[in-house]
Amino acid sequence: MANSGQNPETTEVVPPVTTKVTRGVSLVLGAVGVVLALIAVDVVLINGTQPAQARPVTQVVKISGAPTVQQTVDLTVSPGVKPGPDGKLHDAFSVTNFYVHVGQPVKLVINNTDTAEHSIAAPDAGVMIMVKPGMHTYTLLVRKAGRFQWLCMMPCDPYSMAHDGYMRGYITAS
Ligand SMILES: [Cu+2]
Repeated sequence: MANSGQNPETTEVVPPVTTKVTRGVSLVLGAVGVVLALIAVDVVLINGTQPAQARPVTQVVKISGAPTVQQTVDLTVSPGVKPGPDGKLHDAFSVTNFYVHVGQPVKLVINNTDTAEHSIAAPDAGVMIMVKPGMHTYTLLVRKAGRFQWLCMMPCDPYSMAHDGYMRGYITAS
């Protein structure tokens, strides 16, 4: 009776154990499922954060795409060097657009191959640089933000003095 009594108990116990094991397996599988789901969520989050991560890259591209501020600018000033629409060669600066930070000096290393003086004059920006013949270093310093037109105020090539890219251009201070 005791055996028969135990047997039913054993018999009764076994199915629940099997069930428990099955439940345990299903719990493990469930946990794996949750982990996989979490990984999937992570992947989704990673995918979701990629556009956010791309934003700074876009900003960097924007910054590098925008005119960079120059620390030192090497340029030449030459008489009768740049063709104009009239088919003639005109006086010109090799660089006519300058980019600076407000209050931060930019070094201009200018080789004026002409025998005459030229200038970079932008009264609105407080800039007045006399460019002597020969190789000289000047400091371009702008104390307020803006886009200022400059021109050579020394009487030289009339066409050049009146046209951007010759004896005229812009100083952009940011
Ligand atoms: Cu000039």
